[in-house]
Amino acid sequence: MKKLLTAGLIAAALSGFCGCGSKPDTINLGVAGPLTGDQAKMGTDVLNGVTLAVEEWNAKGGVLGKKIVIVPRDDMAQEQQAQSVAKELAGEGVVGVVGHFNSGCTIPASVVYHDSNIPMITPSSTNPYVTDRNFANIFRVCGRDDQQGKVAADFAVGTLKTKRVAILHDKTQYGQGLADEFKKALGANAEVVYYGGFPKEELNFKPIISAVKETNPDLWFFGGIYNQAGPMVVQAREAGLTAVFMSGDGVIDPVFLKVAGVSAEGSYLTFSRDPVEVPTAKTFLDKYHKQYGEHGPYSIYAYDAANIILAAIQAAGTTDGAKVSEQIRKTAYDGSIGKVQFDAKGDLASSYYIIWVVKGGKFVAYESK
Ligand code: ABU
Repeated sequence: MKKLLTAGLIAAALSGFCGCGSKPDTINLGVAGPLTGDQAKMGTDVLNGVTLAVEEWNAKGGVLGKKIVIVPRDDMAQEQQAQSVAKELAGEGVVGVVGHFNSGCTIPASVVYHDSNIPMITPSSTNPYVTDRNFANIFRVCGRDDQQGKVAADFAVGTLKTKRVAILHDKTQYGQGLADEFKKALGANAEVVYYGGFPKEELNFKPIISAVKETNPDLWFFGGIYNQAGPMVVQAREAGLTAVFMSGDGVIDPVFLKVAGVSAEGSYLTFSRDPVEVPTAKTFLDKYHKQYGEHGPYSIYAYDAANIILAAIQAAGTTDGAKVSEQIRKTAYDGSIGKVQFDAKGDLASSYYIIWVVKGGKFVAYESK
């Protein structure tokens, strides 16, 4: 039933039902991400997380005595669409935005939010450039690709003793950016025997896998998202590419496991710690599972991001974007995923990545023996 409600909320949003400019007794909170298309699962995970947070605030009377209305927008994981929906959200008078999901969407959309003085917190966009511009109103509650690229490279070289690496990417700011950070962190410690990209819509990887196989790597790294990683790993194993597969946070989703099946076994991924292991996450997870089923990798980050914006509005006593952003920056927020505090750029003051491995059809935190 609740899943149907979510689908209804998305449908309503896409038909323009939600968000017709805020009324005197309500405030609008924007949520932006891919709600349709190949990455709709991630966008829905984010929307569900924000919905839980807003329901809790509204049950307690809202914020500054006003009911919070979610204004969801579908950026379709497309850069131009992201800019369009950012302008729409600004036009709706949103007091903050949780989103976008993709770095390639967050980067152009955040220019609009910056110009409109709207606080934005992305739950998931890891490209360094999101915060390297030092926009006062732009934050993230996830790590950065220069951090996870280094963790991946250190593991590939230090633990797996990798010598020959093939690097593939989806030509997006996230995928290519992460691939490049991984390559940079490898330095002279491994030979990059293949480097190449393809469009993020591509699903036939046979030609590129054939080229990769010829270079005889002992590890191949993919910078991109689960919707391509699943079929890619299947096609690679079918083609006899036996090298270890490694990727980043964009692939750590149950859909990857489902599509790749046994071909995913032994894959290594970088992501933060499992919320299931975090005591403060339990209340959120219980509620989420009851309402929506299994949580996505970024659901809890979206929940915390919404709470941080709303708590900052409450503490600042205003919805003025500059004052709310200032409040967010000085906040030490006890989030469900842990303490959240931002540095001068809008990055987490402390974040870390760990290695995950696919074992028995599940993502398992890697433990050295
Ligand atoms: N960080 C994983 C996927 C989202 C993005 O940064 O594009």
